[in-house]
Amino acid sequence: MSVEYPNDLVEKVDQALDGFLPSEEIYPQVLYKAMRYSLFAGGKRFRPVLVLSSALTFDADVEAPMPTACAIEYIHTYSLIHDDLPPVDDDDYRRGRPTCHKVFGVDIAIMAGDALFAEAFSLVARLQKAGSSSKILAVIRELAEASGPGGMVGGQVVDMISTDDQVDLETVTFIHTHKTGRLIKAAVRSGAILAGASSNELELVSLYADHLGLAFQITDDILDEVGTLDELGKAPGADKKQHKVTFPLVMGMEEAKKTAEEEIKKAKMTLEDIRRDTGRLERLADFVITRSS
Ligand code: GRG
Repeated sequence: MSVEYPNDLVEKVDQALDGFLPSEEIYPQVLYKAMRYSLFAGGKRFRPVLVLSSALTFDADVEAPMPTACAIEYIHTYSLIHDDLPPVDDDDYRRGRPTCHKVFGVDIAIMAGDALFAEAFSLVARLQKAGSSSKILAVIRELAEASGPGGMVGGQVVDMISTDDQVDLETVTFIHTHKTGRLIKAAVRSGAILAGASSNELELVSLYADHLGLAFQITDDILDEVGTLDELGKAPGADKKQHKVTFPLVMGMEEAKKTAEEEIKKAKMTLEDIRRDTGRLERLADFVITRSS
């Protein structure tokens, strides 16, 4: 089954990113070049698409949450640049091109990641106009908590200190929900917060995002085993080579696929309780387990 992906939203995000990101003519040019290189290397823009789709579900205008949508893509791109570095995953390819450190060197790649992370918060604080200041503050908190020790970085650290000969479901679930799931949840929640979703709606959409984020990373594990360099834009088989803790390793490939499907079923069931047109979020859930990249 192939599921239609909202390429209209991807196009809008790409245009906005180009407008928001400082030009590579600015001094020091090498820094801005490295930031742009990684941001415009391709990528599905899944997290910004989630921000916009969530906001549209709660009746916002598509442009209203755009600075927040782009800020999340900055944070995601920073995490990819740092994740690819030699002391971490030591990857040569990402998004179909040589990784940032391969082109600009490790020192500049570290700085480009740091700069994107800081720029993300500056972007929201300066340009996120739609939404009251308390909602914008809630979004800033959302992004910070999702990125920090209680989110992405915490999950990444457990990933780094866990070994594949001592894996259990609890640990791998912690890694996936924190390393990947938390930022996906922040994307869904931020769109809903800015659009003025009620607290009950916010709770339901957060639950949807929990299931979606876990299914997204389980699918990432599966694709790492079955995908090709062309499809993935990076070398397949990296998880096994780096002794990573994954769902297929803990429960086998078939059970991992089943678990991802069950998570998507649960995500979609949660949407049934929201009295809005949740079609966009439903299609994104289907996309997560049918994607090949
Ligand atoms: C240890 C210095 C140091 C940094 C670590 C926090 C961090 C940096 C990394 C977090 C781990 C990480 C990269 C999580 C994301 C995992 C993931 C599923 C990436 C792929 O996302 P896609 O498929 O990629 O959305 P595209 O390229 O389409 O955007």
